[in-house]
This record gives sequence, structure tokens and C-alpha cells, in this order.
Amino acid sequence: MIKGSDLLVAALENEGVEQIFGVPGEENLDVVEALRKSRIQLVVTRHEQAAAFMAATHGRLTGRPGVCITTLGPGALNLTTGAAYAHLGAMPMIMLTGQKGILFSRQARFQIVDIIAAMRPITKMARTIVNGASIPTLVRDSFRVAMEERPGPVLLELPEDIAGEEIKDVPLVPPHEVPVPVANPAALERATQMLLAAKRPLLMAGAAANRPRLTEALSDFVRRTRLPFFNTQMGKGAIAGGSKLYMGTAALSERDYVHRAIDRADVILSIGHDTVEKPPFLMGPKGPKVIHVGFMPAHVEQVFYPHAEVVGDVGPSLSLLADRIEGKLHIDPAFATLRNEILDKIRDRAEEARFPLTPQRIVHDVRQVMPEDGMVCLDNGMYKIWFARNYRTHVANTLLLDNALATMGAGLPSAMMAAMLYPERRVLSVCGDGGFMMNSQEMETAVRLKLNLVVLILEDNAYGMIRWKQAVDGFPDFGLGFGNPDFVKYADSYGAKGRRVASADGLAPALEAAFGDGGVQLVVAPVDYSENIRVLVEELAKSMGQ
Ligand SMILES: Cc1ncc(C[n+]2csc(CCOP(=O)(O)OP(=O)(O)O)c2C)c(N)n1
Ligand SMILES: [Mg+2]
Repeated sequence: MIKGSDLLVAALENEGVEQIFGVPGEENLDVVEALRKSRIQLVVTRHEQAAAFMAATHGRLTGRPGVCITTLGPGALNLTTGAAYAHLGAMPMIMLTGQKGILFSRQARFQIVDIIAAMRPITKMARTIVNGASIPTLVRDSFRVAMEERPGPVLLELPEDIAGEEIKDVPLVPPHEVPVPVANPAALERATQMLLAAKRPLLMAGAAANRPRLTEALSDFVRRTRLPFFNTQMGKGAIAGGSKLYMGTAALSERDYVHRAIDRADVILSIGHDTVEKPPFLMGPKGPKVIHVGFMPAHVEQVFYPHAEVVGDVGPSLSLLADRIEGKLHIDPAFATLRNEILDKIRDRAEEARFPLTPQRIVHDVRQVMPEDGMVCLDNGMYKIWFARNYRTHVANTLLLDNALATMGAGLPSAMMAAMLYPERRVLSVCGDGGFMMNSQEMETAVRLKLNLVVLILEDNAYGMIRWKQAVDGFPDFGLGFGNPDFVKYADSYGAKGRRVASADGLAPALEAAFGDGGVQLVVAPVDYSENIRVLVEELAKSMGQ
């Protein structure tokens, strides 16, 4: 006889789980005891939201679900933002929550919230385990559901009496690979005809192009077809190498320099676009025709309605498509000239010595200190647009940003997960002074785990992005400023190290020194956001003749 909790932990080991992140409550204590005796590391965080961000990022970076655990009611509810982050961002994740006993009710309704109902709209599946014997199949099914396209979060709620119940040992279900079908030949043929007829075809890499297993096939496709390409924010890095074919990143939905290329195209081969992202361009009756290539059929939106779809396992489907079009495409030579113009504009003022620092200079200096495989993990704020637009990536998933839920607070936890998974790489989290403070308590977790990571805080004493929108919309400047702790002392109080950048030339050396010292490091840089209006509003409007 074994306990339900032992069976649960054995089933997790069977799935290859190595860590579980979270804040246990009394309802989880049988599970905690089973974890103590297992190979799985329990990583206690200081807020459940951070545990969910870490677990989701594990899924995003490895394709295997990350796992997080919380108590019932309040703890489980603290997972909701993380659940939505994984759900919109298509990141496989398993959430385990406790619940009061369901066979007896000795505490009436104390702390009881209908978590299954609360989580249903932000998960792929949410189930209560009502019988210990069903644990092996439910766990296997949860991992399968979380991982299969389109990936996302699954919730399993384990009541404390089911966890503690002695049951007969039940065999575990062995996991196996599930190769999925490649695209139908008729779909490949339709796409081939459209591409061969095109005069100015262009490729777009979207969020799903960054699935860990896709990098090679996609890069190979671009090498074979020589198609000029751009990417969405979450598609950054999906095409490997310092390619001469990169035209830019669509960080805005229209009127940015990259849109000159998009507007010029007559057919866009859109690979893995997920309409959770802020639109990379807006389709209209006149613009380019779009071919959607994806694991799943396209969603039809007012601003995105493909004319053809190649649905199936993207890697093998692309190689079949390349077989049909390689060497036969009409590549418009004007894209090469346009590329230089776009990238020149993006590079403008990247080395300006103004202080506080401009966003362009910050992006430039960060790129200087990050090796090709270094990982930059962004929180959400104004700087995200600048990083998406200006930061060049050469390796998949080396600029982690959230253009789906676009929540604040995930910058530090996602960087912590990256640092755990890739201890040999440089990992930098870039946060605003607003977003950093939403999960800054995890500095303690990072120090306790002895992680090597640097957090760059961009200080403008404001919710800068909203302040910018307020100005763009013609509202008076009101209500979006705040004060900050002394971040250097704040870092010290966690046993981390803090540094303040005092001149424009001080940023790169400060980051270099922080990486050199190792451990958890905070670098605070004052930022001058007047460039937001000058470039993103005035310059772009002028360049488009508006
Ligand atoms: C959890 C959450 N709350 C609110 C928002 C809306 N929001 C988007 S950006 C932003 C301001 C971010 O401020 P900060 O982190 O300081 O970055 P900055 O824009 O100043 O660089 C806000 C409030 C959000 N995206 N997520
Ligand atoms: Mg700010």
C-alpha cells in the first residue's frame, strides 16, 4: 500500500520532472513529504506567481512542462496570472494545488474557493483528483495535454484526504514520443503555387516558430529558399545565424520601418504566427496575401485572415515545401536595399552619450556585453518595444519577452529559470522600476539557489509606458509617478550586489563587472524616455509622410 501523494510524486518522476516550484500549504504536506524522499527538488519561492512564471518558462525553453505547487484558495489564486501567462504564451506547465478533504468536511467552507472553475478559462484542462487510483493516468494525460500543440497550462487539484489515503500501488503509464502528421500535399501545393507566382515574397517568423524543437528545420528552410524575413516579437531568434536576410522585427503593428518591407511584399509566408501577439502588421483588402504555416490552423481575426494554410508538424512540412520551391522563387532585389535602410534607421543614435541613458543606447550596450547565446529576459514596460525593435538575436529564445499576456512581474522569475537551465550562459533580466518591484522578493530565492544572474533595472520613477501613452493620447501628465527604494541597498539587504550607473559610458562596464563577479547582481540605470515620442511618434509619422 502507498499513499496517493507517493503515487503522484512517482508519476511526476516518471515524466522526468526535476524541480517543483511553489509555496506549499498544509494541504500539500503529504506531497511535500513524498518530494523529500524523491529525486525531485522542491524550490520554495516567495510568491506563488513567481513559481508559476518559473514553471511556465521551463516549459517555454525546454518543451517539457514546468511544475508548480500551491495550497488551496489563496495560494492557488496567486497562480492565476502565471496560468494566463502560460495559456496565452503557449507554454506547457502543470499546476498542482491542494484542497480540503472531499470525503469529510471538518472545516466547513474555510478557505475553499472553486479553483477548478476559476482556472477553467485560463488552462487547457483543470481537474480534481477524486480517487488515488486514477493518479497515474491523470498525470500522464495532463502532461500530454500540456505539451501537445498548442501547448499550455494544466491544473490538477489534489484534496488532502486523497493525498493521504493508502491505496494499492497502481502501475505508471510510460510516456512516449508522439510524432504529429505533416501537412497535406494539397495544402503544400497551394502554398507552392502562391509562392512561385509571387514577385516579392517575404517570410515572417511568429511565436510558435520559437518552439525549441523547430529551430534547425526553420533555419534550414531559410538557407534553402533565401527568403528575406522579419519576425514578430516572440519570433525573435527563431532563425539562427547573423543572416543577411533579416529585415527587422515588427514591434509595432504599423508604420515602423520594417513595415516598408511588409508593405512591399505581395505574399507573406507566415510561420507559426499566433494571434495572441500584438499584430505584427494589419491585413486589409489591398495588402499582401498571407500563407499560414502552423501546427494548428490559423485563427481568423479582423487584422489577420490567411489565404492559404499549411497545417501540420512545421519542421517536416517546411522541408517538403522547400523541396518544391528551392531555387525557383522570385526574390525581389529591392529587399536588400530596403534592409540596409531599415537597419540603418534602427541603429540611429545607438551610441549617444546622453545621460540618463536613451533606450537605444541601453539596447546597444546590452548587446555588447551579451554573448550570442546569452539570454535577455524582459519584464514588461516601455523598453520592451525598444528591445524587440533594436536588439539583434542570433540564437533561438535568447530574447525572452512576453507579447501575449504582456504581464509585468515575469522578468526576474523567467531569468531565474533560464539561469537554472543554462548555468553556463550569461543571463540578464531587464526590468522597469515598476515591474521589478512586482516580484522583487524573489531576489531571496535567487540568492538562496546561488544563481548567477544580473538584473538591469531601468529607473524612471514611473510606469513609463502608460505615461508615454498618456502623452501620445494628449492627456496631461498625471498619476503615474512613484518613488523607489535605494536599489543598491535593497540588493545588499538580500545578500546580492547592487551598482548604480552614473554616466552613459558607465552601463557596459557595470554590466561586465556584474557578470564578472557572479551571483545575483542588480544594476540600476536611469533612463530618459523622451526618445519614445521623438522616434516612435514623431520620426515614424514624418517618415511615412503623415
Ligand atoms: C501586471 C500588470 N499590470 C499592469 C500592466 C499595464 N502596464 C503595462 S506597462 C506598465 C508600466 C511599466 O512600468 P515599468 O515597469 O516601470 O516600466 P517602464 O515602462 O517605466 O520602463 C503598466 C502599468 C501590465 N502590463 N501588467
Ligand atoms: Mg518605470
